[in-house]
Amino acid sequence: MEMAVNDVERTANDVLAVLPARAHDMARLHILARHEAKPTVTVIGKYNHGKSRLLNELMGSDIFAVADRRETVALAEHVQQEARWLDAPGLDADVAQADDDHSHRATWLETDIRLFVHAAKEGELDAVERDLLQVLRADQKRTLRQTLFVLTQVDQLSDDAHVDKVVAAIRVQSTDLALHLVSASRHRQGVEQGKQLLIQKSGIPALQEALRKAMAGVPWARVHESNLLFGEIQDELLSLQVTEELRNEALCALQERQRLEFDDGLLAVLDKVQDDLQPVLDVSGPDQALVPDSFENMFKLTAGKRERAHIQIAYSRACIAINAHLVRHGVVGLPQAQQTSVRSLDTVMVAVMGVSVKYRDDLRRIFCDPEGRARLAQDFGRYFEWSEDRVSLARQLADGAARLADIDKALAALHRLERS
Ligand SMILES: Nc1nc2c(ncn2[C@@H]2O[C@H](COP(=O)(O)OP(=O)(O)OP(=O)(O)O)[C@@H](O)[C@H]2O)c(=O)[nH]1
Ligand SMILES: [Mg+2]
Repeated sequence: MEMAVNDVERTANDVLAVLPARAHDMARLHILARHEAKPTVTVIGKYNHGKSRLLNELMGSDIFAVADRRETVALAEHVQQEARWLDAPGLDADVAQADDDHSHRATWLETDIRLFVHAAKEGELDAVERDLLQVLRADQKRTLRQTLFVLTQVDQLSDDAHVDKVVAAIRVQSTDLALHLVSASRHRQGVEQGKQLLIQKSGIPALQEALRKAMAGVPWARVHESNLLFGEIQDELLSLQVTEELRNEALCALQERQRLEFDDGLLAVLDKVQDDLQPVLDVSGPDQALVPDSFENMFKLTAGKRERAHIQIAYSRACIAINAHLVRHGVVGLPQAQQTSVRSLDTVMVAVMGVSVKYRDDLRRIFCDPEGRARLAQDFGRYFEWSEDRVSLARQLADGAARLADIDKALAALHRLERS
């Protein structure tokens, strides 16, 4: 089942959102998922080494442009006989980036079989060629995509001894390569003049035979490569998933433990506050604090004033004890949205408690009645969740959950592509 272009893009995006480094592998998987029937054969090599002409001889027709200068600058494709032939620009560091992108595409994305072309007259391989061959060999081990080494333009060398010398030098540089010696011009001459011996001597028929063998292995190689890439990407996603899940579980546990510690600690502080208030609350006889000052004794120290001062001090103590608990747990200020222009009022204590109390009943109502205590626990708990650390912890958890959702999406996308 073929996937629509949009589906293909979405699949890639879902996976790449999590594994950006897999861009190349995803592109390759999409090409494999196209189920191209014929093997794709591409040429690789430096410019002017005879790549285009080699393909023409192998195909038996002059499809690709040949010239004695840098000629091929874009990918050209031709389907003929049992293959899809791709002609690519030569690789050279000093040329336009676009040309190299084309050769890269041919060498890495589109190809099933690579013909590595090197002109005999150039002698040894240069550093660029050697490095590339090494990478290609490693890729062959991994993906089973084959590279055939073609030493071309052998007719340009003076004699067989010279050819042997070049071959020996290259073997030293690249020992385990199957070397194919060819001459495109001898082949052309042989074909045009009907000279079988010349055709045989050109090395083209032998290379065609090697290519046929390589092509026979392509269906299997493609299955292998698909499985390999799917497997690797899936493993990477699953391992990320496990890591992320563990991280989130740990954060969740931390979140819960912190909350428990805050709540338990607050209850203990409130118990202590209640105990400490008892001597102030337990009065025998009439509560002097309730006796209002008259106009005459407004500026005198009355029993009522003294009692109310006691109550305020007890209240302050209670507030200080609670505030210490808040500070210990990182509740040090109001959330931004609740801040006012009056700094001294911008505290959680003021927000929850109000400013002051005067009477014993206020103390009882706030600190001793079950509803009062429950309200304190609830209000302070809310401010606890609004504190910087808690907000950041909650954000980390939300980020983790979003990442896990992304990983799920990536896995689903990958399986969609695998089934297509
Ligand atoms: N004598 C001889 N000349 C060859 C042979 N193969 C290619 N040439 C010549 O080498 C030159 C370059 O050949 P191309 O096939 O255009 O080389 P290319 O590698 O495709 O070059 P770019 O497209 O520029 O990367 C041309 O003049 C070809 O005629 C060969 O086997 N023998
Ligand atoms: Mg060319």
